[in-house]
Amino acid sequence: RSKRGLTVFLTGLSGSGKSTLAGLLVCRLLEYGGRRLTLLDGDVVRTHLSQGLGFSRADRDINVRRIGFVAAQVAGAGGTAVCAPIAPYADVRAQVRGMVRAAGGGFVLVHVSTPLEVCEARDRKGLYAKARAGVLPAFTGVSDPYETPTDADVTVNTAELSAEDAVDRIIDHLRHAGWL
Ligand code: GGZ
Repeated sequence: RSKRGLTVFLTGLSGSGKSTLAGLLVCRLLEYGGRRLTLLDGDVVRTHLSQGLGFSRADRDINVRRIGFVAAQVAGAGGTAVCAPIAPYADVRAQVRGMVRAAGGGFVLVHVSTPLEVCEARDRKGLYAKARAGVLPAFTGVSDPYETPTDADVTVNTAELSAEDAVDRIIDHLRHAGWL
């Protein structure tokens, strides 16, 4: 079982901590050895795999399905893919779970549940201010939906947990579920 490939898919609002947790998770998984690792971060994917796509529902769906396709390839080949897009729509997240499983991989959905108020108060990139000012349209959580997962395997809130503790929770889940 532990030889099967794996996708760890982090979903959450902008500024929720997905990229930080994904990066730390990859470092921790490297310490375990085992499967080869690929990090598919939202930002990097959008500058390469999904260059030119915007933030309409259709474009977000294409973006998240592309991430799912690559993750399924990686997991199907026995590797681990760690993905960290917002992925605001439940049905596309479910499609990705199906794609990865169909390729023979395991799928673990991590909801980075940091509340909107906290993400907005951090506003590391000033995007929430722009969204509130109407300069950035269709901004997730402000003027565009985020469908809270009801099927998360792990939920971590970085308003209550340090990044290290949040990654510990994810690692604990992976260990207990037999992936490590
Ligand atoms: C949400 C947006 C938007 C809009 C630009 N809505 O915090 P960031 O800046 O660095 O990460 C966000 C990123 C979201 O891209 P994803 O590929 O993860 O989204 S999705 O899964 O929905 O396809 C944010 C920035 O892009 N950004 N405009 N309108 N986030």
